[in-house]
Amino acid sequence: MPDTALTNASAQIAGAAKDGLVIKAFFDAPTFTVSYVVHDAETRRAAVIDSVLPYDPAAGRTSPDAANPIIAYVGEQGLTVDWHLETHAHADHLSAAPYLQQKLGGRIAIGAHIREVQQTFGTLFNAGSDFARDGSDFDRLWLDGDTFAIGNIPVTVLHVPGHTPACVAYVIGDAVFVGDTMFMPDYGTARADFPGGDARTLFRSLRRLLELPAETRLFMCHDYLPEGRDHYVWETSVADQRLANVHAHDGISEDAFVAMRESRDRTLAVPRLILPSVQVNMRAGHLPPAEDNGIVYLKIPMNQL
Ligand SMILES: N[C@@H](CCC(=O)N[C@@H](CS)C(=O)NCC(=O)O)C(=O)O
Ligand SMILES: [Fe+2]
Repeated sequence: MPDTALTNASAQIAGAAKDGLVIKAFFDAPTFTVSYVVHDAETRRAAVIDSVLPYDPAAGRTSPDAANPIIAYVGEQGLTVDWHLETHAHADHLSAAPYLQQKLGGRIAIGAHIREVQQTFGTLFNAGSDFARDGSDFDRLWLDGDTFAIGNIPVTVLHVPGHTPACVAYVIGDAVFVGDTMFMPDYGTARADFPGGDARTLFRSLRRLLELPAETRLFMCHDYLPEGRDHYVWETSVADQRLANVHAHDGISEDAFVAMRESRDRTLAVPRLILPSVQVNMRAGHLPPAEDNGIVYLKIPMNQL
């Protein structure tokens, strides 16, 4: 079957104006996450991608420290935020999308397969009937191949499952925000052992992205600073990944990748903030409702992960 969504994304990249799209990265060192503000220089319409709300699990306290610089930048640049785009329900940090939405406006969007993630984690956390598992906590759910625009910049959404079932990549103008599929070439790829994750599916998703034109700019969601490098980086290209990605360069077979990924995943610790992150991010970044004393609580399911 022809991959119409990918063909459309490739055509979009090939035809993209080179000067309209402005990309600003914000790096959150505690979680190694890169958030982005992208905007159209002409209309000054903008989207925020994968924002972070810092969380101190010992105190049970959130902080806007990582989100406030985004608000300041949006103000300085005179931008109108139309979208808060999530590449997936993150397992390592809380999303700041609701906080930013309250301050800046805009709609919160994620891949439509978030419903599967909500089912899984709704069950794990024994969430009450207040928790809708139909994606309605989000303002928009993307299907593979969906298109929209940020000002005059065209966007194509690609469903790239494997790290999680609902992962999407955003092809914005000539740039791709790959989420947790691949990381920088010297670090490799995302883990595939979260609930609903799958190494074979991940390989297919990331190789699909590498079918985009060679010069396509790729922006990572994390940089974990591998040994041998002393500074964080988050931009690479399809050509660089195909040549040099340590887990998935051209010539590495699907079976070899799956064997490598599954054995590596057995060695990885559970992310420090997975339990707070998923029970908040499954609700589009909203905290669970307060109890009758007005206090919000997070749950810790015992001996489940
Ligand atoms: N040490 C980090 C690990 C976070 C983590 O597992 N990150 C995921 C993406 S959400 C991943 O793919 N990591 C790949 C790796 O650690 O090699 C933490 O505790 O938060
Ligand atoms: Fe992730």
